[in-house]
Amino acid sequence: MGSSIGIAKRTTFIFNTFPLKLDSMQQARLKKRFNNFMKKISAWQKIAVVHHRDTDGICSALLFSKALEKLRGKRAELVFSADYHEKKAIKEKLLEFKPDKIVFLDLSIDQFPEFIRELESIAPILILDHHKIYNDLNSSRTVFIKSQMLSELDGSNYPASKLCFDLCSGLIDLSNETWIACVGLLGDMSYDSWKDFFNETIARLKISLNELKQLKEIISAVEVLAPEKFPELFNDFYSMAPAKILSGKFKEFVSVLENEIKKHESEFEKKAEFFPSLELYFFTIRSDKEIKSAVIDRLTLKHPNKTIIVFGDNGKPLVRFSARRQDFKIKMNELLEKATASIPGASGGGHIPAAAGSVPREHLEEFKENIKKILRQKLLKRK
Ligand SMILES: [Mn+2]
Repeated sequence: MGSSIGIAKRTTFIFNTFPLKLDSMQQARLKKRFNNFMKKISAWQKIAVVHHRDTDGICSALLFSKALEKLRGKRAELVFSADYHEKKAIKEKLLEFKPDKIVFLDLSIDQFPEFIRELESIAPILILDHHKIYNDLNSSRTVFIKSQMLSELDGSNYPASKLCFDLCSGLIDLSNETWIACVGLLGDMSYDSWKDFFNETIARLKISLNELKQLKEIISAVEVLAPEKFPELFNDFYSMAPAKILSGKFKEFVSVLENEIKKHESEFEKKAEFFPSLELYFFTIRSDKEIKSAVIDRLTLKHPNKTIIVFGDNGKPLVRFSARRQDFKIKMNELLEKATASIPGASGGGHIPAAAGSVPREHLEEFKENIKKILRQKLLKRK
């Protein structure tokens, strides 16, 4: 059912204005498309959920699966984590599994419209995300929703887990699962925009903000130290009460990660390159662990009004980097897009306060020079 048509019609639902600002009627239409997608999922269909390999991503998948179970008596058959650029691995898994529906959560997959067009021949697709909008992927086969299409908030303040929660709550009751949405919000540093939602959850579910933060820490720690354990982690969060998870087998990862982060934080104070007039820090972490995001999230709390770029050097030809700045004075996504545009094999993008990308090692210095040049123009020439 539903997967008999191989070619998607492109004319059914195109907003064609960028940035995608929708009026209330278009928003209602989009929500209706989501509701129809969900209602058409039957108990015998096979559902594949692909989520971003981070806290917001896994919380999105947890909420989506909870909603599915309430709607049709069964959770998603296949749930796996990925990064948006892992197209080959994603496609192979989907082709092998042969899903009746494909769901992408918290993945900036609209950077590859032709990839989604390919996957549409496998099954109808739902995409829920909040990263910058690159393309409108809505078609007769694909329902594509970004938080910023339904809200005045910047996408970075309306994480995918909360979007997932809000949309699914229009169909079923997820009031016992608000804590999962809170953990997802903490994962993407969006507490400030959703304080009322937190307070309501804390009072009603008798859980403290500190416990919610600890749950977030557990996911972050597993993400860095043992990402291959995400399926196990997913099962624990799906079936256990928060208190049980907090005293469970993943607890010890948190202190291990904390020690690692502290080590890199003190190294930052000693070794980071600092350019005061450009309000810029460069810092390189040499590690085989994916720890740079965890470290930079800590650094940016201490230096919210500086541009911080952290390179994660694991010896491979491609050097990956993260960028942070909390005051919106410089847009990190645009900064990285511009600085990588002229470099072959380099890419970058994401949110205004938080973005990431990669650059071939032989172009690393060129990339750094580009960053400095752009910041010089923005910060020095203006006055
Ligand atoms: Mn996210």
